Amino acid sequence: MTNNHTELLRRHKSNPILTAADWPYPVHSVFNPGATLLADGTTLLLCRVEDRRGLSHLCAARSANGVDGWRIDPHPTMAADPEHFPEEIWGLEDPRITYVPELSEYVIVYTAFTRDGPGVALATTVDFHEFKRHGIVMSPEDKDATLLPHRIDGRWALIHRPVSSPRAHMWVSYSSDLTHWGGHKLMMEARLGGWWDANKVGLSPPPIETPRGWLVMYHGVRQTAAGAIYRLGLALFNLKNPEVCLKRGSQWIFGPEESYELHGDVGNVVFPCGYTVLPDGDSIRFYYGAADTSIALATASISAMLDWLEQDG
Ligand code: BMA
Repeated sequence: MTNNHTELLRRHKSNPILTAADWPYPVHSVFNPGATLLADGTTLLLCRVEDRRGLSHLCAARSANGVDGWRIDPHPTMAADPEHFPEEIWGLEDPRITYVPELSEYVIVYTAFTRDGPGVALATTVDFHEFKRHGIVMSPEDKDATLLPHRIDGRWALIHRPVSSPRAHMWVSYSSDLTHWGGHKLMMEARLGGWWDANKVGLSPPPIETPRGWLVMYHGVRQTAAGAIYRLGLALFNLKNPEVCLKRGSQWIFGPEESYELHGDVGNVVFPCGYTVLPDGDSIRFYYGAADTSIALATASISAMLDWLEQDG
């Protein structure tokens, strides 16, 4: 057992890097952004923005250096359209972005807040200005989903987190056309008892493809007498069979500590939905929602996370 979790992810000194006060139109809170690097090197965050009705939409923020100088779209970039997509009646949340070379498109998998709870919806875009919706791909209650960036043995793979109350585990499902999904496999179970990741786990940002396997950062939800604590852990999965877990860390690596993570609409939450990898191929920036209120940044090294898993997994 090691106790070096404080070194694996380092908070940026200007955290939180984006708050509601930065928005060009009135909003309540901004959090849980998907992230990607555009072809010209611009960092794009697709932020979850909650308005004062309590409903969320998605809004793009772009920055040349990924830290500051954000250019935020003057209007909601992707707003709910319940007239045409009734499953979006209560908004869009928690997008994960995957660039898919085969399609030359970005695939955005997000939570559509339906009348019956959260479901998984999929949309595609080339420019983050226009979006093609493909509708619900996993019926409620299901969330924390992302698409892997390429087919595996001819099939697309979608990681998601259905709820079988009170427990919730990560699953992977397969499709040949991004529309019809099957071959459902349990990927990773929540632990039991007193563990930090007992009863409820979910994918956080999209998996990181490494020569050793898919490196997955996931959240564990610890229920306490004072409410839930959202912390992050690591696991490694087989590249050809993503339902096969090769390693799973025993300890969490990152949890709420700073005031902007401890206090907010939902205190004690760190919730990354995206990352960008720097040109060295190893340095990684996680963009995370802090206390369901603001957006923060933490940096890490992919090889250091893999090495940690070798020891702790
Ligand atoms: C999860 C998701 C996240 C949220 C977190 C903490 O279930 O709904 O959007 O950040 O709860 O409230």
